[in-house]
Amino acid sequence: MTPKQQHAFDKSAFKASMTQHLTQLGRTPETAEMRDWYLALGRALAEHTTSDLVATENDLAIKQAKSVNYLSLEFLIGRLTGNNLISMGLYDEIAAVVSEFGFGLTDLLEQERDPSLGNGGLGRLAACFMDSLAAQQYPAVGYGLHYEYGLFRQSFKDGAQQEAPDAWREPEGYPWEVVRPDLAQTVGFYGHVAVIEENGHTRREWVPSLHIQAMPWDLPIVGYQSNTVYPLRLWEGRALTPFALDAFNDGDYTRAQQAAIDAGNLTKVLYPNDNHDAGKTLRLMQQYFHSAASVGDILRRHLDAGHPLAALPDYETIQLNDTHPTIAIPELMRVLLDEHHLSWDDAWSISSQTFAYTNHTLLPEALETWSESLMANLLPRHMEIIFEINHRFLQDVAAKWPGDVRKQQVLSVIDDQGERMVRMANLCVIGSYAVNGVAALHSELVKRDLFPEFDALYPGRIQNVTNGITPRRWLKFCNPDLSALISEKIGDQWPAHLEQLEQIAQYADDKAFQKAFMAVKKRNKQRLADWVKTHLDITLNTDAIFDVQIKRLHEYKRQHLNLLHVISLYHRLIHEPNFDMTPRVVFFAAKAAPGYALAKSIIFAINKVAETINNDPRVGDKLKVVFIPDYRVSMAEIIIPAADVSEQISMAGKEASGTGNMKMALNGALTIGTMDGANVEIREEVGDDNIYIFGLDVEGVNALREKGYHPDHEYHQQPLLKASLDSLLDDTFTPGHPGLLRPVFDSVMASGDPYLCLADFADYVRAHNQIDSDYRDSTLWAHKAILNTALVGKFSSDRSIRDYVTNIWQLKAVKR
Ligand code: KOT
Repeated sequence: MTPKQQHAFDKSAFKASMTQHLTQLGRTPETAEMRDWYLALGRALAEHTTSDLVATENDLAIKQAKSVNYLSLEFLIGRLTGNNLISMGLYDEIAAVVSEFGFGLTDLLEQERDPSLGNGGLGRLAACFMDSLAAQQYPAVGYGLHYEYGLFRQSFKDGAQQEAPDAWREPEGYPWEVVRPDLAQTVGFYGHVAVIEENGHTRREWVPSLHIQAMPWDLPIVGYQSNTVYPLRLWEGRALTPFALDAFNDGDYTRAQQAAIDAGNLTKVLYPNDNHDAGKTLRLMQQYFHSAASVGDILRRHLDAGHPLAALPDYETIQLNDTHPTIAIPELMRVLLDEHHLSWDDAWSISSQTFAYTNHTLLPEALETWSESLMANLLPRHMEIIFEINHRFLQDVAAKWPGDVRKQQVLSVIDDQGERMVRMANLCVIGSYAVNGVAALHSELVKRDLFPEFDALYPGRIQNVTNGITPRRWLKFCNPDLSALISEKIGDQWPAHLEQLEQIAQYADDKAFQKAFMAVKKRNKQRLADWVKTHLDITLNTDAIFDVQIKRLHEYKRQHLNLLHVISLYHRLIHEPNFDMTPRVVFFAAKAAPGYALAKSIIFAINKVAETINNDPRVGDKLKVVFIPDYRVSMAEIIIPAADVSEQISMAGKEASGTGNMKMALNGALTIGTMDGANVEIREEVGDDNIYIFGLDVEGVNALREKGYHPDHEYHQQPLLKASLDSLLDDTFTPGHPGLLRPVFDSVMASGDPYLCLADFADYVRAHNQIDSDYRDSTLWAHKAILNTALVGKFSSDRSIRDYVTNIWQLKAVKR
């Protein structure tokens, strides 16, 4: 038992508890299957976390302290059991228990399905932030949605992506969650605004025609080596029976009935779009449902603790994870105005000191707007409040820039060029006391390109907080061998103080340490190779460079640039008799939004290229291409420790931060990347010699656009590029079926190559050639890899959280 362990661990009591849970599942140790044992283990452990959760919730010191409420439509938490065992300090103890029952703990942990309640980086960031809040004991509640189905499961049929529903909960439920019926909320939709005359005053009040119950499910966020457990509170939509139709007219009635049927569908499924706004009504309903239930719960907690409403900003801050929960702003205003009868000025003063907003993207197609008519229909009172916010705001704008109509137009919450649309980002900036981007470069671009007028109007409001990742999951848990090696050298405090990793820099040239470090890498590569052999029947050479691009499929992330490089290597292997290359395995893992046709074409192309290359005897084991299906957190935990090269190749200015870049560098991979997102800061930390930067930077991109970009010029001037592209048109990769990969060719030729793949191709190849030659010098490579692990301590999400705490939230840790 470690000295830091919080609970005295009683092994025989725990074994009895597991057996008891088996009984509740209708099993005995003799009849139980692996899945039952996993459920019994999870439930036995959850007894402890639930009691700590309730104790933390009732802790008077916490009630008297300020809390952050992290509002996010996505929490991509990944499996909880292994991670919670680490936080509880019980990993070894439970491994012993489980082995006495005749199992290996890792096998049992494999039974857990990933809760994939997010799309990618934005949802995973929310999960890392909850982990770091609990680890550092900054009072926090996470608010999300209890989707019945998480992100779709991906498989390939003849190389094409197939989607299947992700039923992440067992029929018996998820062992870590606990339903909290006493904390249920009711959320209204549709209806009208009543004007009420009361002792000489008129006031306005929303009369919804549909009500849906919001049932909270709490997941425990266990503080690392502490008994602090915060809730991740996920709201589930349930139809209220009988339907609470307080008031309706004929038109509303039928609509409300239909909507009541939809109620059961409200939290059915996560929208599978990353960096894209599809604008569907059900999505706005999810957003409002999430916001209203969360705001209701925050106010309940605040008032139950005995605090006055006016003191809300002293006790609660609400962080909006992108614009998805923006409607919480008018919702809080509505509650303060219509239910608590505050004046506009008092309500606005409270609200605008409570909210803060994180921007995660500059992509225009991801910036949320909602049709005014849709919103007025679904949320009539909120629409009125938004108009009033905007009206008062535009008066401030007119005072600052008298007569400047353009400023009014760009700053207004309402876009009235065409169908009138509500701009959620503008509402966020106006209604928040702080706005932040997620990496230094990104935050500069938010100020310079996205919100220059807001930055002038509210100097200092727009700040930077560089993203981070939790070192508990992304090093200690996923890479136990490297963790042990590090602890041998610098002690075991680094998972809570990642900057201490810097101390291993002194071993970067130590031969014995290099050997041990690269031996760990090799074992992790073997573990991945074994997975690939078992699941995909591809044999890999672990001496090859493991070159990894794992992230959502998006044109701006340029998986197709990587593909062109792969094709160029293949071309050279076949056509250049003297071409020699360091053996390489190129890994891809990525899901494409089901409605994103080009992204699916790129996946198809990668699969077809992989099939051809992997089965061409002329290639041997010089080059292999592996597309790992169904990318998810638990898969990332296997791939990341095995990466030699981390592909971070987005067009400069497009990737707000990236966090996979941080995970792979921490695990000793070298980045090949553009000057984009957090790559810029990774380079600052590890130094130019330990990263492969290539391509146009933001200024270069802008200059090229200015001057006029012609991808066909690149095509005609670069023979290797031309040959690689041409092979997409013939039947090299689709024998007997030429033309199947044309959509990818067209995307960079006929469609004008919007993300400048061809412009960056030559420099990308140059950087890869450098990698090829550096990797052959194993001492040099080990030196660089060790320095990556040593020098990325800045990217702990503990540091990100401390930045938020100091510069934005103003919280104090409450030690329990
Ligand atoms: C936007 C709309 C819907 C769903 C997701 C998004 C989204 C995701 N916007 N930005 N992101 C990513 O957020 C990560 C965490 O900050 C960043 O590291 C990454 O660069 C963004 O693309």
